[in-house]
Amino acid sequence: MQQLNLFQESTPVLPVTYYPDFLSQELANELYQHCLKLEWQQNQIRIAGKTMPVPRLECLYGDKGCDYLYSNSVFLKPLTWTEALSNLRDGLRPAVGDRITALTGYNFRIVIGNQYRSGQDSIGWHADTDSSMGLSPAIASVSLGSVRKFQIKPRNGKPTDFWLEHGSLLVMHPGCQSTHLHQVPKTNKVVGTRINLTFRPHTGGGR
Ligand SMILES: O=C(O)CCC(=O)C(=O)O
Repeated sequence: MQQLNLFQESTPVLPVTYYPDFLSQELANELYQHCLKLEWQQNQIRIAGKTMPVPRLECLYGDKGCDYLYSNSVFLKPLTWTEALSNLRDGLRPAVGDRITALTGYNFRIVIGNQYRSGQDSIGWHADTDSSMGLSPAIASVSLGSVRKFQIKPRNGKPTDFWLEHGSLLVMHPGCQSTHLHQVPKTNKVVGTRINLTFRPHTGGGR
């Protein structure tokens, strides 16, 4: 499998690994159709005393009790794993290729879905530092549908752009959330729907 590894223990260029062809096109298409039917919500976020709609749709699937709070205002309760999402995580169908746990060696207990309906949907510069994921989380991010620009930069540094392709996997390694910020900016170009699935650890809930 093609792999762009910018993560070196001694001198990390960027603490990420990108697999452009993680899923075959057939599997990626199948998974995209499945994900369109997930239970998407339009949540509200509170920023600087103002409540506004999150500029994308969201959903959370995961282990029982793994509630997720981000930006101190958006609270998500996990729905039960669908078979397709747990297969993607666990490698229950090894005949169709690598799966996230086997490939990365990291364990994940929740998956947050983001649906970008158009170029006006986005996620601004941030790091995923929510305490429920533990101190130094690895995050594995699968992209489906339209290609969007993903940017990552050292805090106070210059961004690097990735064009996250249909069926690709981007792994942000432990430490990345402490040293780097990332975003998917808005675009005025006409783009179709994009779905992103971020697999994350979680310190709470039952097993
Ligand atoms: O959509 C993406 O590729 C990134 C999503 C993201 O940054 C997040 O869920 O924290």
